[in-house]
Amino acid sequence: MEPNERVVKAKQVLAQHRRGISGREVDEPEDERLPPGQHFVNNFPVLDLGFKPDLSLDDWTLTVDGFVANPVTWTWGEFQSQPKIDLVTDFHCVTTWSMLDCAWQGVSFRHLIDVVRPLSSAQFLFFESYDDYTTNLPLEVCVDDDVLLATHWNGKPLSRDHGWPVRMLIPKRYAWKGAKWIKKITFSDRDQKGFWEVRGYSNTALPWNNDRYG
Ligand SMILES: Nc1nc2c(c(=O)[nH]1)N[C@H]1C(S)=C(S)[C@@H](COP(=O)(O)O)O[C@H]1N2
Ligand SMILES: [Mo]
Repeated sequence: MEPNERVVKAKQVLAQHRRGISGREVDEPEDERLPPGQHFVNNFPVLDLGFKPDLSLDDWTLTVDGFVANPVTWTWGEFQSQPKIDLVTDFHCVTTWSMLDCAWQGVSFRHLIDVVRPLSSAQFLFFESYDDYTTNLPLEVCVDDDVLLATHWNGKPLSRDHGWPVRMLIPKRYAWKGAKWIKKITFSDRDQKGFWEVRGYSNTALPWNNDRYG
C-alpha cells in the first residue's frame, strides 16, 4: 500500500518546524513559544495593502516629530550613521502565522528616544508609512530593548516586500503594529488609531492574550 501523500507531507512539514530553525536545542518544546491560535511557518509571508512603494535612498527620509524636544528628519546617510544593534525575536502575525528566531539588525528605539527626547506629555506614537499605511502604540510599549527600526532580516537588507529600507519591529505585539516602509513617527499626548485599528483590529494587539480584534 502506498502512503497517503497528504498525510506524509503534513507530517514532514511538522518535522521541518521541529528541526529546521536555527539556534535552538532540538528538544526545546517549541509549542511553548507559540501563542494561542498561531501556527509555525518557515517562509516569510508578505502582507500589504496591495502594493509596495517604489522608494529610492536618495529621496528617502524618516521624520520623528510631535511632542519631542528635538524633532529630526533623517536622510538615509544620517540614519545609517546611527548605532545599530542585532536582535533575535519571534514574529507573530494576526492572520495566525508565527516565525521563530528571526535575526534583525537596525537602530534601537531606545536610541531614537535618546536623540529626540520625548516631552513628559508624550504618551502615544503614530506611525506613517510610504504606502500610507498607519498604526499606533503607546510610547511605553516601544520603550523596550527589542523594539527596532529594522534594516536587516537574517543577515540581508530587508527586501522591498518586507519594508525596505526601514521597518518598525515590535516583537511583543502582532506584526501589523510594525510599519513597513516607515516614513514618519509622531509623538503625541493622545492616541490616534491606525489603518487596522479603525477596521476592527485590537488597539493593544497582544499575541499571548489572543488579543486580535477591537
Ligand atoms: N507599511 C505597511 N506596513 C505594514 C503593513 C502594510 O500593509 N503596510 N502590513 C502589516 C501587517 S498586517 C503585517 S502582518 C506585517 C507583515 O509583515 P511582512 O509583510 O514583512 O510579513 O506588516 C505590517 N506592516
Ligand atoms: Mo497582519
